[in-house]
Amino acid sequence: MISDLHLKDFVDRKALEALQLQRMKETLERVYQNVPFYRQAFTRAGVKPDDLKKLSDLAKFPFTLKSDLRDHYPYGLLAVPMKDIVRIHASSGTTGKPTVVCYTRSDLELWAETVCRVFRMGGVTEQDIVLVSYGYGLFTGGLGAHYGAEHLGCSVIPMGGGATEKQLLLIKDFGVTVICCTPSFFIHIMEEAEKSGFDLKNANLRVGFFGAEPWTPEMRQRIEQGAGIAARDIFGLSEIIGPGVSSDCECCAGLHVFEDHYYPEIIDPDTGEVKNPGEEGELVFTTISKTGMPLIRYRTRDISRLCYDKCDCGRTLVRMDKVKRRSDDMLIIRGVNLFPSQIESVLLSVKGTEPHYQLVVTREKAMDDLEVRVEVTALVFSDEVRGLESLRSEIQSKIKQLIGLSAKVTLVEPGQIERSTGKAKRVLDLRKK
Ligand code: DLL
Repeated sequence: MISDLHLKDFVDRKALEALQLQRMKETLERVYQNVPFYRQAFTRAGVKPDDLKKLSDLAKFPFTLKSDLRDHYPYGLLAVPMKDIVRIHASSGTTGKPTVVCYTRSDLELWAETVCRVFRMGGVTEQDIVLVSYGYGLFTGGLGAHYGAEHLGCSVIPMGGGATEKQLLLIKDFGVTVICCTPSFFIHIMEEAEKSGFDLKNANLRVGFFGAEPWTPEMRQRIEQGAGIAARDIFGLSEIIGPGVSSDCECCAGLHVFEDHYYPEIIDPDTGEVKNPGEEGELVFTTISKTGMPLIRYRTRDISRLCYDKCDCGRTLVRMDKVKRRSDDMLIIRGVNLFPSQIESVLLSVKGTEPHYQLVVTREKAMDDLEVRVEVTALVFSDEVRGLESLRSEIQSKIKQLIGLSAKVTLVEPGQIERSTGKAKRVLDLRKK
């Protein structure tokens, strides 16, 4: 029953842990019996499914890496015969072949259930009109949000990404109350709305579920103030299921993980050791209910923390920190470690900037250079040169002060930085590898 679904978010932790243990045992057994890759990996690590007596015993089991999915491309990690697979998605990597993920009918049901819980957490009901502006297709965003909203009984508009004018028309004419898209695309929608003289604050839009890419608290503030809506974070990855592994509740104090299906751990990315609650490290997930392609201890590369304290909303589900960075999106520039989200925080903390920026990294004679290109508001841009110059040096000195890096800052006119309709590309690394 949909009306009871959200009760799962408030379940007593003892009961939850008992359920997790039972599901984890079943999953380990299933992959050991049915997936040669796991049987071999467990044997190499000297473990058998029976060695799991308590949840923390999971640490004895080996990790699964993205490269393992690539090495067993496309169907090598299936735990069921192909006839039981009813859906295939894939995420495109930066290089080479896509990462393939396969779902049984029951996997699709549990996916719809968890995304439905995301919407419930965000106060969405069957009265809502939901615009799905994540891409449909191999990417999991569109169909993931779609089935979750449909499961809840909302009126779902399967728009997909792009065609910003059409998005605005739908928001206006169809009385859209909920939108789902990447935060960078929503910023673009906001901008186009403004250009066309349409004040989103006058629309029925109430809440947005933004994810698929990192976005900072400063970005949340810009969205909430600019569009007059609540901006909720939705996290997920295709290997685990797609969107809906975790999401914000009304407190926006960390994302509740649907840990009755996706069991999280935080590890030290260098040693693989499990870290204590509250410590930062790499997120690792084990799917404990999936049947098609269950993954054991999948290393996400996303950096976060887990907090088991009870949330003010009353939900008992563990919370993970908003993912601001991945261990593999770190840039090293003249020996300084830098994550794009750090630059985003600086840029958006300064008045007069727009949330459109790009980092361009070049190398000349073994010297790395970072150029931060950021758009400024039309008003600032039309200002006399002195205003622009002081904004430029303010940004430059904040970057130097907070990150310790001298960067060249270029202020550009509104509309100069390429807009994304899906995941934004923030970094242009032109250094020869
Ligand atoms: O991006 C699934 C998704 C779709 C999530 C729509 C949320 C909304 P992938 O294409 O496999 O799947 O990319 C997964 O994107 O490991 C993170 O690095 C990043 N990511 C996803 N959601 C968030 C978020 C989808 N809310 C990868 N905040 C993940 C920060 C996110 N990063």
